Amino acid sequence: MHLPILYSFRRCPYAIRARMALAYAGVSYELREVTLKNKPKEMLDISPKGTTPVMQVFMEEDFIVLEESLDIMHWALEQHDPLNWKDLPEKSLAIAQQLINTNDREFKLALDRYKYPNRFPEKSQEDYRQQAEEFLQVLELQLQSRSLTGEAQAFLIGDQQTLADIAIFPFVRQLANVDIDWFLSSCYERLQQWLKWHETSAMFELVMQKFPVWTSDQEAIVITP
Ligand SMILES: N[C@@H](CCC(=O)N[C@@H](CS)C(=O)NCC(=O)O)C(=O)O
Repeated sequence: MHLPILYSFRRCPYAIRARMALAYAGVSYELREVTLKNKPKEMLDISPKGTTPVMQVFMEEDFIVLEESLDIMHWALEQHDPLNWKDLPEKSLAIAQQLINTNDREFKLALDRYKYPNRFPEKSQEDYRQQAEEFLQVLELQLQSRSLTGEAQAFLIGDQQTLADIAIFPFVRQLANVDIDWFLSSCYERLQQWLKWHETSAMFELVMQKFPVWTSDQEAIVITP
């Protein structure tokens, strides 16, 4: 049977979190690197909305298409969940869900405006950063409360990295990189440590490997975590 196919864009934060979940779950897949300016027909045929990531999973004689990064992450965990991320206490999972929702809605909106203030001239870049900071404050408090239990490195909901961390980290990374000097001199010290931990992790290094843009005549690139 054909390996699952992931249409991915290397720098896309949604695609990054999907690739991280696949790496965590140890799922092998065929990676098709795309450019957003010229999306391949094969991807648009199965997912006309045209966002990355898209995953095509083959069944006996059929296939399913996962066209939301969170669906790909949950599917990956269904395949294999070595650290039992799915079995965290219900309260932690509810907090994770809430954090991911805020990340994907309010924070992402503010992040886009902070990143491209020229496209949103209604307010200043600093105003947009302040909007985004509301979420940074939530994350910082979450990390502070967890580090009180004495762990060397704090994570958002568990004693180790979980789905919540990898779902949110690529977006915080984007925000930090808009003005890294500001971020590193900001008061979000736990968040700085958390970001650094993730950026220097083997998992992140693995999923950020560079590959040429996919064309249908090239040999398949298979990712085996
Ligand atoms: N809700 C989607 C959002 C994915 C998304 O918006 N990806 C961006 C790239 S980071 C995209 O493909 N945008 C379409 C485009 O730029 O043409 C998900 O979670 O997978």
